[in-house]
Amino acid sequence: MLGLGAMGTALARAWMAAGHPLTVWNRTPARAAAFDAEGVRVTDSAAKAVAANTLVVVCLLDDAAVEEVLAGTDLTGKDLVNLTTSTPVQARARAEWTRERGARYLDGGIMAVPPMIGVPEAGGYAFYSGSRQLFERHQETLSVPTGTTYVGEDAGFAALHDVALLSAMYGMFAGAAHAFALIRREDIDPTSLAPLLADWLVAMAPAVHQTADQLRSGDYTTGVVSTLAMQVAGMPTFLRTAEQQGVSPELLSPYFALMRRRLAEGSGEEDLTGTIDLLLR
Ligand code: FVH
Repeated sequence: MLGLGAMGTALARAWMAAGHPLTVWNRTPARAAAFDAEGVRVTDSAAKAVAANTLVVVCLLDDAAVEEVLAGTDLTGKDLVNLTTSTPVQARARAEWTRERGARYLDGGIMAVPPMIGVPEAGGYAFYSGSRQLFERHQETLSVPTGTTYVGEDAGFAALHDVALLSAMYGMFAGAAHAFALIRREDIDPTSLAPLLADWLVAMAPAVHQTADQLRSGDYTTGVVSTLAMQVAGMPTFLRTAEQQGVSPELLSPYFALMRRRLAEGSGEEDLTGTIDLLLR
């Protein structure tokens, strides 16, 4: 295991707790000291850690750190599992880079925060993509710290799924930020709004299934409950409320602009699905 930051430490601890043989390395040795004290083999170089086992897991800050750390190691015959957050292009390039060094490659994107690692009931998991054979060979070991979801031979797919889900999360956080801002100066306790907000977001979340069905069929008018025309007509209420509450519309405006553009194309009877096509450059 290379990298003992917050995530690497959580992963290593989960394998340690499950009794897996483990060798760890970290650039800053102090972070490995606790493992040393608990009987885990700690090496003073990445090269020695890589040499210790066939399965090599890296969880470093970014792709540049991965390259820097692995450059001085012999990867011949190794099974490299990279749990560092990357872009899909970086992941594909790292897969090729790894192959050129005589190793097999599996990319991972972790959908969990460190406290969820080693806690199956927390619901965390990691996306994996790249060699299916490699995934199947190590699935049992990889399932120890968190769940596993294999998303395809394309090494970039784990990163793509990871970033897609996290991007949706930021959209949700942005919407919640706007909602809290609207009530911020009122005599409304944010802790009373929070459960209403959470329940509402959960109730609305299944709408993504209809979006997906519409994208697949290409028909954005099937099953529409609230038409784009109706939703655009309601926009002034949202913008006026923001103004009246002294709240910047900057989080809502970009999405509203897309909705207006789609309506202007004559798609008033559609769902909001058409805005997705407007995002494609
Ligand atoms: N923590 C989280 O909530 C998220 C959850 C989802 C997945 N991410 C990704 O996991 C990768 C590692 O994140 P982390 O939380 O472990 O990050 P840090 O605690 O900041 O530790 C970073 C480790 O990387 C080492 N490192 C950084 N640069 C270099 C380098 N040039 N050469 C060698 N090692 C490097 C750092 O070493 P040190 O500072 O202790 O010496 C840490 O071991 C990340 O991709 C997240 O996006 C976590």
